Amino acid sequence: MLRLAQAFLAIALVQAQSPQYPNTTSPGTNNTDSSPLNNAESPPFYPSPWIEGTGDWAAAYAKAQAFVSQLTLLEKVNLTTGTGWQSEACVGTVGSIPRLGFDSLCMQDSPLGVRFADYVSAFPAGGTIAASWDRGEFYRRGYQMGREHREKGVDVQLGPVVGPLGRNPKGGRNWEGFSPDPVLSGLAVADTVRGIQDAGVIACTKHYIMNEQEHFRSPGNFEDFGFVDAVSSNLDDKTLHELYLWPFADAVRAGTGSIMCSYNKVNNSQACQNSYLQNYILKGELGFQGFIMSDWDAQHSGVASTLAGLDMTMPGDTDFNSGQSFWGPNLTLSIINGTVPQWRLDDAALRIMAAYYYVGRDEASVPVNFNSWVRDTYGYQHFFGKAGYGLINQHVDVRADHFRSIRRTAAKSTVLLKNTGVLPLSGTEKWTGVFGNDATDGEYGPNGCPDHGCNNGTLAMGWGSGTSDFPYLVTPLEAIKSKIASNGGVVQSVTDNWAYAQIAALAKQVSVSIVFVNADSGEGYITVDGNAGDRNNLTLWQDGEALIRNVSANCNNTIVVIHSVGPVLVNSFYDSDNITAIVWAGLPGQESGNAIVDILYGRENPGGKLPFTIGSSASEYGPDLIYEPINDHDSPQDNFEEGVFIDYRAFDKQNITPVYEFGFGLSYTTFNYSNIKVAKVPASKYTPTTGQTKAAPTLGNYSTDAADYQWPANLTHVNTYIYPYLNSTDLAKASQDRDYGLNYTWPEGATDGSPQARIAAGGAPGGNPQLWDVLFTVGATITNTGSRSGDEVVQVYLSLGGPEDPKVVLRGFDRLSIQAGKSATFQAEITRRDVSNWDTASQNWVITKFPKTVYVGASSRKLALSAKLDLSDF
Ligand SMILES: *[C@@H]1O[C@H](CO)[C@@H](O)[C@H](O)[C@H]1NC(C)=O
Ligand SMILES: *[C@@H]1O[C@H](CO)[C@@H](O)[C@H](O)[C@H]1NC(C)=O
Ligand SMILES: *[C@@H]1O[C@H](CO)[C@@H](O)[C@H](O)[C@H]1NC(C)=O
Ligand SMILES: *[C@@H]1O[C@H](CO)[C@@H](O)[C@H](O)[C@H]1NC(C)=O
Ligand SMILES: *[C@@H]1O[C@H](CO)[C@@H](O)[C@H](O)[C@H]1NC(C)=O
Ligand SMILES: *[C@@H]1O[C@H](CO)[C@@H](O)[C@H](O)[C@H]1NC(C)=O
Ligand SMILES: *[C@@H]1O[C@H](CO)[C@@H](O)[C@H](O)[C@H]1NC(C)=O
Ligand SMILES: *[C@@H]1O[C@H](CO)[C@@H](O)[C@H](O)[C@H]1NC(C)=O
Ligand SMILES: *[C@@H]1O[C@H](CO)[C@@H](O)[C@H](O)[C@H]1NC(C)=O
Ligand SMILES: CC(=O)N[C@H]1CO[C@H](CO)[C@@H](O)[C@@H]1O
Repeated sequence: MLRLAQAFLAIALVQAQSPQYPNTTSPGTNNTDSSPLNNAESPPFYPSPWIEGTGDWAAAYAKAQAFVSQLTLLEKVNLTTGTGWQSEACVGTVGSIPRLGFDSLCMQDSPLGVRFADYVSAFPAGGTIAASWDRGEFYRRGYQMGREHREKGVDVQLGPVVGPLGRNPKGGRNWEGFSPDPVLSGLAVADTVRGIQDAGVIACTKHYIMNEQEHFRSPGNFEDFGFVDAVSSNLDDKTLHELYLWPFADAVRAGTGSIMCSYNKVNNSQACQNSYLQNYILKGELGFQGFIMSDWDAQHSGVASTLAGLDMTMPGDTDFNSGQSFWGPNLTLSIINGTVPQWRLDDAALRIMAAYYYVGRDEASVPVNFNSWVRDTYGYQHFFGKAGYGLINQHVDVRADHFRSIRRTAAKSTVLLKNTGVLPLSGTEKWTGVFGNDATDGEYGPNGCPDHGCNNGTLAMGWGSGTSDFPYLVTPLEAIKSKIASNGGVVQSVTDNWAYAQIAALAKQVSVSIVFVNADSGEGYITVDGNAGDRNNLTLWQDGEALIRNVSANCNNTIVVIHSVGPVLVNSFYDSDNITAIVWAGLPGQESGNAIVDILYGRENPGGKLPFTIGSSASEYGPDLIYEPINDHDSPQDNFEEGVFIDYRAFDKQNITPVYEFGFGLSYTTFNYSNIKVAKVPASKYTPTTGQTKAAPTLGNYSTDAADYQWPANLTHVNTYIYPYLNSTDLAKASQDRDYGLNYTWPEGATDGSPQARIAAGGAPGGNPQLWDVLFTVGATITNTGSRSGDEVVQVYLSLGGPEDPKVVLRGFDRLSIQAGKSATFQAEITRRDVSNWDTASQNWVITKFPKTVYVGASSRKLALSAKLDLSDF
């Protein structure tokens, strides 16, 4: 901890003026000392902007002010500080306000359902639903997840995810998020946030930011390496804005009530005490009105994180179950000893309560009726402290009929990569062979490994905290069996991938073979088959390639179905004549088998498209993850030298032809594109936001007498539980911090509550509202030229034209359902943000002088239609 405090001080000594961020994108090599980003520093920015009720937050802000005005200092501290790991029913809980009958807020994973609970649904993962490219599905899934959380008593759902974005496909948690493309991720996160919050639950968009790998994400001991400080993702200002921040801006604009700061460092400053990213970028430029919550134990300082904009610490203790907190008593102390101004604590409380009212929690609240740590009906309310024995699990079934849309969405998210004409199957095949342990149940059942930390049986979600328990898992084998048996066919399977003789014997006889293979990944605290969260490679697991080879050597009609967390290498089999079809089914959730049967047998016509690129080697994707510390115990320097060139942008730049490009997917019908129409929409000139904020409000007063904050005599203290009280009137003693009162110089301006200059690129949640001015509409005619009705995901790309710009960037899409022989009109809007680049000098978005072209097409490389954009008046 001392090391971190010193690191913070070193940064704090830099004068806080206009922020200077690394603005180089000069191409480096790999993560070497010679990189211009190596040891990059994050500039300070203070004070932390206070909530103003901008955008549509005015009513929620007013209610929050009324509520917080009634609170005592201790009550405000309670609202911001978690009560400790496993102290209450949820994965995170803050203190309550009994005087006002206000229950503790409950934070619960995950981005794909309610974690650690029974009678809940297991939805398709984020990275899978992204492949539907269907905004209606994004919203519906968000809403249904929100409903389930709400009915279990959850206040904050810890999702959706847009960090990691997916810089490198091996990143362990990429599948929790949507896509390495910022626009697809941005639209998906916005619709998901709206869905969750319309259900009356606060969404927590995470992890802010640059949490692109699991190895070394937090300081601590790592495998054989001993202590290694947290990895530092080093990047420049332009890459931040044009790539990684983009979907967070969309989440803020959609009103996300909460954002979780991440474990890693960014430019060598811990994310949860990074004043530049939290104060300047998120609360300043993006005008975020909700609250920043720490990832679990991602807070590494008290006062420093408070001044740098953190609003809630989770789960509240310095280390799990330490019974100590950087906040709690320390936050109380830092206010009464004058180190932290009252307005900063008031602002944190206001932001939390504004989010609460913004989503209507005051009208949607249900008491928590489950307990994360055990499934028994009776047990300890305070699991770790072994206190409060009673009814803890009411086993409330919150699933409604969500299984229907889970099945449909999983089918809509399935991508057909190859089809020589064998699909759809008729279901009357004489003899069907099913192969692979990915086709069937794992021996421990679908929830048999803690947090799904194993790869046994069919893969329908990754591992780690981003999971929920399956109520059931329909396997591909049972769904296929039921389909074929009901048609009077023959179906047999070999689900031992290494039973070579049996595989060959069956494959030789069948009319069609369906081979199921997979690749898994997850969160770094669990290692599966040697993969510490991040994947070690992009190849199939469980000897999947050998399995495919062994089947296809004996069967000229072999269909491959891939369940994977992201791209996998298909080089060894995709172009074999005996492989007649390839289907990517992602991580489909509980209805996996039914959804794949719907696709294979043509009940649904596939319309999903790849939300990432499938290349032919891991190196094509750009810099590798860092798997070993570089200099002893120091922060590994992860230099994002490739800038904005990840996924398809990297392939385009290096002129590498991928096996299956971003946006690619086949259908059982065909589509034709014609008749592009671009219309200019009148818009006013872009004006930078100017002026000043009001002064920071303070709500109520507090006494500086330590006697007023002592433990109440009648309170039963649960072991290791975090409370806001002091256990001594001697402040240094109460803090238990050996550095208490050391004469630190806190950053200049950090406590200044006077009116502050507004940020030019800011002005409303998401950024300057004029960034969303529509400058063009783009239309095209899409005709279904085949004989089946089907869906086509029509994509809009732009070439921004400059020497540093990617060849094309996605800017919009729509999924159209079109009857056979009929045409539909595609319509998209191009906003000012869409045609702009981030300008580091003016710290704003600008439309460059370079000629810009709009494309409408079926994938990132099938750009059938194009037109020049006339930007002369903007
Ligand atoms: C990365 O660095 C190594 C060692 O300096 C060098 O051999 C290699 O070519 C570099 N890779 C790239 C992509 O520049
Ligand atoms: C703070 O929260 C704890 C836990 O819910 C509660 O016991 C305590 O009474 C609260 N303190 C105040 C001052 O409201
Ligand atoms: C206060 O914070 C320090 C670290 O800054 C920690 O060592 C100490 O245990 C905390 N005090 C309490 C009472 O939790
Ligand atoms: C890649 O990782 C998987 C999972 O650990 C493993 O099964 C496979 O053998 C590895 N592939 C290679 C080529 O090492
Ligand atoms: C394709 O399958 C046939 C059996 O139908 C087999 O004879 C042939 O060797 C296979 N070809 C390949 C390339 O595996
Ligand atoms: C597989 O081989 C059989 C026998 O030669 C042939 O009748 C059939 O059409 C082939 N199937 C495919 C999909 O090529
Ligand atoms: C504890 O004492 C305080 C102050 O006397 C009182 O307001 C509160 O109701 C008491 N709480 C309990 C649980 O008895
Ligand atoms: C005030 O309290 C905080 C939290 O315990 C502590 O870190 C800081 O050193 C204290 N400052 C002074 C001036 O006593
Ligand atoms: C970054 O841009 C700013 C503003 O244009 C300039 O003052 C600064 O020198 C640049 N820094 C680097 C490292 O190029
Ligand atoms: C058959 C199979 O793959 N079993 C695996 C189930 O998961 C455990 C834990 O990862 C592995 O040890 C088994 O090999």
